Amino acid sequence: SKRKNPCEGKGNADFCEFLIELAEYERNVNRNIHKYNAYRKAASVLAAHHKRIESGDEAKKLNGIGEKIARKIDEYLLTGKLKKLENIHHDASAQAINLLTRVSGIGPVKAAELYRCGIATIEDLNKNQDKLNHHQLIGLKYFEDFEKKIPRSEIKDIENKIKTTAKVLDPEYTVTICGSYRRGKSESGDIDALITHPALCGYKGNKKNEEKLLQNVVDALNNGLVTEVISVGETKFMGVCRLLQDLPARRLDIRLIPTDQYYCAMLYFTGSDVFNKTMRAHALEKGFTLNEYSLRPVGVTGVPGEPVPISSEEEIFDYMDYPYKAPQDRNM
Ligand code: DCP
Ligand code: MN
Ligand code: MG
Repeated sequence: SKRKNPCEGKGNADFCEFLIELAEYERNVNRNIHKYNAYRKAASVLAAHHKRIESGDEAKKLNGIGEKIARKIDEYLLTGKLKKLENIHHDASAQAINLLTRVSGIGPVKAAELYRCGIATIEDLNKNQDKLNHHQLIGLKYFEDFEKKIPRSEIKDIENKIKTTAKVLDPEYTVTICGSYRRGKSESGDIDALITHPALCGYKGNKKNEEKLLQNVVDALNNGLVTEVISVGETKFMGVCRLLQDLPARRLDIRLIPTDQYYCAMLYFTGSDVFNKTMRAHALEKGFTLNEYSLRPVGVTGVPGEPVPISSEEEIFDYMDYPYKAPQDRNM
């Protein structure tokens, strides 16, 4: 989901906050995903560091913090602010584009396009709904609800509801809620559900049954939990759910995963995104290529081989010679 802050009041929270703000500016306004990743990585390294950083040079010793970020830490320690952020705060176009990207379905490119049409506020969006697609219209309709974090207890209830609904249809369904919830966070931005069924295997799947394995669950959830469909295909549902009348509407994604890809998908969708990058880099060092579908050995020619059979998340770590990390230890 869109709003992210790994800082949560730890010793270096103020550094994290400005790094996250710089990251979002680079992604949303400059469309520079490399700088976005660099700032996010630095923020998560500082969030996990259990000692207050007292200088840029001290920060630079940490993996993921280079010269430029070190100097920003010095500037912040010396003046209590950052010139670069002050400038961004006074830049009307940057502020507008940042705001527009907070609407679910509006990315940096669409936000810039809307801004060029003179659209800068939520009110402007409401007056220009003809410029928005179905997803963006739902994002606009629930703008305030989707900005609200989802308490863990509410996701627990939603998890139970999805599991019960799936099991009634067919006891062979397996449901796992991944994302920040699985990492043990006390609140989440959205709900990332994975489901699988033994009838669906990447290699020997029965095409006839596959087609309805996701649709049947979504249809059953339409009776009470799911309130809007953003999009639904054979393997991916994106939509909106509401547990109880007086609770906010929540973003819910459900992905149908073939059984032989389930643990790679579970690892990927549990995240965090920064952790996934670290894990993929480590896989490459060990001669593997890892993604949301599979773990494959990379031969000397650089061509990935057949996927390694995987029957647990632990096995993925084992293959890569990487000490197992429980989901709650994957927040960086
Ligand atoms: N993911 C990733 N890279 C991306 C997007 C997502 O690796 N660019 C993976 C890791 C995320 C997971 O998918 O943890 C779910 O994506 P979310 O955006 O829902 O992120 P979280 O669930 O971690 O956080 P939030 O509480 O904001 O939803
Ligand atoms: Mn998500
Ligand atoms: Mg999520």
